[in-house]
Amino acid sequence: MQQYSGFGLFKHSLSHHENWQRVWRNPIPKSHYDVVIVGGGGHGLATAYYLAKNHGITNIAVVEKGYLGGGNTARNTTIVRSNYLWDEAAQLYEHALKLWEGLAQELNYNLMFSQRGVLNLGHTLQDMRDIERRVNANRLNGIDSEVLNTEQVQQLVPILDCSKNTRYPILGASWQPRGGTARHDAVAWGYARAANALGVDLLQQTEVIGMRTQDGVISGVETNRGFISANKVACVTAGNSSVLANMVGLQLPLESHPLQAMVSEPLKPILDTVVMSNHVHGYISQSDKGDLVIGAGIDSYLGYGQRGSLNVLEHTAAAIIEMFPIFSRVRINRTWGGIVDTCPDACPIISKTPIKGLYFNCGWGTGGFKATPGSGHVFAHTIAHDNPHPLAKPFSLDRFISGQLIDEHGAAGVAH
Ligand code: FAD
Ligand code: PYC
Repeated sequence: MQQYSGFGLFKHSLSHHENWQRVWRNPIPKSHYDVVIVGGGGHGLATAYYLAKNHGITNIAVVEKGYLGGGNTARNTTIVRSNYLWDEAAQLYEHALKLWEGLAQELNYNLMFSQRGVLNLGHTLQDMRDIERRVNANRLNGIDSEVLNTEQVQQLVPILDCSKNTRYPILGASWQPRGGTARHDAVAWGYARAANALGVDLLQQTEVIGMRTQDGVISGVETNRGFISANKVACVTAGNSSVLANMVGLQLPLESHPLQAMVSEPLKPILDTVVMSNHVHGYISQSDKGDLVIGAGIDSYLGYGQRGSLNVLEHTAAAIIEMFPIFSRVRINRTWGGIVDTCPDACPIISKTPIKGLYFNCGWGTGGFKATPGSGHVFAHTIAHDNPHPLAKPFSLDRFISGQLIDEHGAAGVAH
């Protein structure tokens, strides 16, 4: 171990931010790529990585109008789980969860993935019936999922108010032990570094302001840095997806809403699972730094502002204090918002479009972080083969014509 004198320590404390190596290149955009991915969030970066790694397509640009991971990826509350109701959704999210389980090793990047378990509380008989149905469906899909009674919930989370005197007494919960949390920006950085190493160009501060098509075929994107031609363009722009679709005259069945969250001052470790309640309507976990990470439902109006209204935050704080009176005097440090793109059936769109060579991955609404590896994995396959991956097929745009919607509002965890 290197020894420092008092002066050496002082010198290094001042200088250690200098001469850091770039983790990824900052390339000049080429005039042509095989694939341009619009959106440098977790899903876009994961798509680039799997296209390069699994399909040998490396002439790729990820075009990001801000900085990598600066959209919903860095604004979300990082809950990861796969306990969705319908087979199609459960299998997609479970595919993602299995990838999460080996991802830090695969990317050689500490994602702080913590399988601390996720509780979804039930407060009414109907909640408990829904929980039982979903847990049974999960188990048929090989997903770890259990029904807990009040005593078992209390044992897991001693600071939760499980008394009968509350407005909405806790009657039980679903429990997914393999669920948990991860460090959101590390996910973006891990995929970015790995994609860069495989030759992918990551173009930050590059905004797509238009798209060109010729005879129904995509030919490239107009950006604030000039035109970039491409054989294929894949839009992974979350809350801005309708804006991108409008550029080529497509209408997607999406609404964009603000979704807010907040963190408290850091506390000593006190909560070692994730607790969600649809009924009282709030969810909470504790980060490794000690902050309580708290959120609830969307702001009901439409908008593209990355902020929301105070009344939603007040409602959320009240819900958390109702469940955890012990937190009534904890101070909130920060609040923020993202823009979530919600679909009528609370499921994503992973799809080809009527324009040849143009693909969309969007509509993840309030719940796409957990899907990041799985989404990128199946979307890369869809783009490479120009044919949906079997797990992505049910999430094609066709379902809004055929009516084969997959209603996951109950499992979404966050009202929208
Ligand atoms: P983003 O990370 O938003 O990336 C899209 C990127 O596209 C952005 O970086 C944006 O700048 C870029 N872009 C947009 N337009 C253009 C353009 N014209 N040109 C170039 N670039 C463009 N999900 C969970 O599973 N668990 C949770 O606990 C959870 N909590 C959440 C809490 C909050 C407050 C919010 C807002 C969301 C939450 N989500 C959660 C949802 C989750 O964050 C998203 O579904 C997921 O991060 C979407 O990832 P993405 O990569 O598709 O989008
Ligand atoms: O999808 O589990 C979820 C979630 C929790 C908070 C926001 N989304």
